[in-house]
Parts: sequence; structure tokens; C-alpha cells
Amino acid sequence: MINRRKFIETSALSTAAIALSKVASGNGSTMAVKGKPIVISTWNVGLNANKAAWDVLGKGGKALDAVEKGVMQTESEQSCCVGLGASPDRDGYVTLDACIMDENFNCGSVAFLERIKHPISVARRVMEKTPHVMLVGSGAQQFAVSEGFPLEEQKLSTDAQKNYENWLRKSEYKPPAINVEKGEHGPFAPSKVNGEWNHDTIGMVAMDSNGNLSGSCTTSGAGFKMRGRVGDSPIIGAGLFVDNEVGACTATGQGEDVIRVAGSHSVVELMRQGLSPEAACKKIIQRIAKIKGAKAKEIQVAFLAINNKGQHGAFALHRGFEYALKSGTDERMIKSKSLFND
Ligand code: SD4
Repeated sequence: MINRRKFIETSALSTAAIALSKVASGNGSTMAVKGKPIVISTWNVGLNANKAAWDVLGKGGKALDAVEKGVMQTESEQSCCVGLGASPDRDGYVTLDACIMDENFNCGSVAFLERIKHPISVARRVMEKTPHVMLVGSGAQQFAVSEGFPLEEQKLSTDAQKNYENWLRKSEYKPPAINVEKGEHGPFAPSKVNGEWNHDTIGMVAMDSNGNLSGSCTTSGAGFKMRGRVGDSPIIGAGLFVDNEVGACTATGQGEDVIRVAGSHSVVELMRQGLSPEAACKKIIQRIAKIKGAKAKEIQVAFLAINNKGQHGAFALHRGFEYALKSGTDERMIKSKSLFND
């Protein structure tokens, strides 16, 4: 018969063995992951967001806290692209989408949320305080207020106001051409501000010093969208997916085409089959290109992924996508490869 002490020793040993097998699965060099946190996020706003995430990761904090803190930074920056100062829908209202996911498949999401400064934190409350995954519209707002989030006045940033006024001149409704580096930009396309392309989403995935993964995604969605339109960003499996045993992925670009292929989940499943993060992202971009045919020229989509060894990579339909990286030894922007090098 196994006594209590022996049982505790045996279970401690098997827990250690499980932990070891988790980090050692793959190619043997994976033990290095533990204790080496890393965070990556979409577009150049990711640099500031990563810094905020690093305040948590650098002190040995949890990836979940880091990805919330990280993108809250972008939501606070009142740019034209994420958060309350972002591009409005075609009726002039800013409506926000966000989601968050941790290492245990816990996830929370809000969509079509108005007048709340930090949708990502509301998404986390949905995850932690309700039996649900997703709340939308006035219900999401009501929940946010009940949780103590103040109802803010909508105040467009100067860029967003200018872009909206430009758009109103023609009020032409067609899909956004997001951050295609060269060529004709659609009416929803982010404009160049200070010589830099804008974007309208931040997606972030991080690994903490325990080797655990989490992700977050927050956006105002496509600028000048139809009222009520929701893209991929708040949809678990589309704009974000995390499976701690495999890796995590987030998406940016034309949300409708990310949803169609369950984009982030599909990328994670390909990593499960052994593909590198970049190769997995590329496969799903190729799938989208095949589905869209000639129309693939008119849209931008990009995926950004990390695996459970801390390797990361991205792939986009068109040139122009880049992501920000921060680790204990490295901090920089990385240009993504793309299918069309137009
Ligand atoms: C959406 N995927 O709402 C978002 C937009 C985006 O860079 O990512 N823009 O479809």
C-alpha cells in the first residue's frame, strides 16, 4: 500500500516529469524556454505595448497579465486605430472588439462595445466573472458598467476625425485594404501618418517565465464599417487562439477572411503538426489567397504566431506587415514575409 508521504513524493515526481516532457517535446533545446519570457505583437504600436507587457513579464509575472497590460497601453494611446479615439463606423460611432485567452483555454470576449476605454479588460472580466465567453453591444456595455468601468464620451482622435471626414465625402462602402504597402488604398484604409502606415488592431501573444502562453487582441475593427459589423478580432479561433501545448496565434487585416478559415486556430493546428510558426502562418495565408482568387489582391491579412519553444514568425498576403518583439535580450521590429511582393 502506498503511504501518504510516498504518494506526495510520487505525484511531485510525476508532475515534474510532465513539466519536463512538456518543455522537452520537440527538439530537445526546449528546456531553454523556461525562464525566458518573450512577447510579440502586431504593427509598430507593438513596441510600446511590448514595453508595458514587459513590466509584467520581466518581473516573472504571468503571460495573461502581460497581454492585458500590453494592449491596454495601445487602447490608452488614443491613436486613430485602437480604442476610443479610433476610426468610427460609417454612422460615426466607435465600436470596439477585443478578446483574451490564457494557457488553460479560459477565454473572454466583447464585441460591438461602445464608450468603454479598455475593452480588453472587460473581455478579461467576461472570462473571469461570467460563465460565458462572449458579450456584445449594449449587454457588454451594461456588464462593463456593472463592473465599475466608467462610460466615457466618444472623442475621435484628430487623425480618426480627419479620415472620417475624408471618407464622408464619397461615403463609398467597400472592403478595407489594410496596410498594403503599395498601390491603391480603399476608403477604409488606414492613412499614412508621419510617413507611417496605420493599422487598426493590436494582437499580442506572450510566453512567461513558466513557459505559459496567453494572447490578447483589441481593435476598433475596419474603419467606416457597417454599424454592427464585427470582425475576427474578438472571435476566439479567428483573431486569437492559444493552446499551451502547441503555441498561440493572432491575426490582423480583413477580418471576414480570417473568420472564413478560423485563421488563428488553423495556424495553431498546423504548428501542432510540426510546422514552424512562419510556415504555419504562410499555409493559412495561401489558403485565403486560394479562396479569394483575384480578390486576394484587394485585401490584406497577416498572422503572427509563437510556438511553445518560444520560436515566432509571421506571414502576410501583401507587403507592409511587421511585428514588434521583446525578450530579455532583444527588442525590435521584424518585417513579415508576404505572398505577394507587390
Ligand atoms: C477587423 N481584423 O476588424 C480587424 C481589422 C484589423 O488591422 O486587423 N486591422 O477585421
